[in-house]
Amino acid sequence: MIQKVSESEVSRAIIEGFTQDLLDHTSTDVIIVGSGPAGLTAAHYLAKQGIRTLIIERNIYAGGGFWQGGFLFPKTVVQAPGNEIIEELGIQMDEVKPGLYIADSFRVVSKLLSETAESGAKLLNSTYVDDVIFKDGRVTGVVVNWFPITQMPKFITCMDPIALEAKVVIDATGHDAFISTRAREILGLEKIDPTKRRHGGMNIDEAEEAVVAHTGETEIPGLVICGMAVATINGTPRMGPIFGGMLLSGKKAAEIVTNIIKGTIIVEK
Ligand code: 48H
Repeated sequence: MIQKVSESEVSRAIIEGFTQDLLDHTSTDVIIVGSGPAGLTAAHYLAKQGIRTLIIERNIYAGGGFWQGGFLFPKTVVQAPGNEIIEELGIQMDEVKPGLYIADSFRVVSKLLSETAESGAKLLNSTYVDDVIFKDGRVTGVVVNWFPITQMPKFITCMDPIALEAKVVIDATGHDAFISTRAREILGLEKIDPTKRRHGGMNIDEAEEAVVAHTGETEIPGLVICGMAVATINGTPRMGPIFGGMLLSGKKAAEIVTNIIKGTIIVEK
């Protein structure tokens, strides 16, 4: 016999559950914009230490470009030592050749998502970051709105956003590098035409080293960058459908953010 419930009880459970999560994160430790491989890895390592972590994703689902390997084929390929991050999740990868590994993308992504959720990170999906909060020379949060409104006719989109504060914001927006681009624009560091600011051509080895090397705090205090956004901002090569650099970049971002948070005394709001 299936438990009987009323329609309004179901509605109430959803509304209360979601509202409580949102209230808990209006002022949080870390906001990660983008839930691709880099953002998710960062979220996983941060949340499992008890650091309050909110992931914001404009898509209805999390995972970004991690669901497909390349050419729409769902195979995840990583090179050492990126495989260690996946194997830490309990997934044994197949060895293609020494140091190069493969697994089904849906296995890898679903496990990373599940472990990240178990760590305590929260996901705000179908939500896009439209701007940053910029105060006293640092990024102190993000301005968000429902993503679906961007698809509506202009005359009904005059809906003001809301803002969420964080000690650190991570730009994990992939190729767009949206948060860093916007923050640099506010600072007047350069006039950016987003269509022109691109990564270089493909060179896997150079691209992967460069992404990890340049992952970290940006010139804008409070803003850390990881993943493909690093290549976009620095104009370094692209790596194509290999993900070791994305995972290692996300892990490095988490280590840097941990140091910032543990070394910073913030007055709780
Ligand atoms: C909310 C946003 C916003 C916004 C973007 O693209 P991703 O998978 O990013 P990474 O860096 O974790 O991984 C990059 C990888 O997937 C890739 O593209 C590679 C390796 N390319 C190599 C090559 O040569 O092309 O995920 C970014 C996520 C996406 O889910 C976006 O929807 C989301 O960020 N996002 N979410 N507000 N303003 N902008």
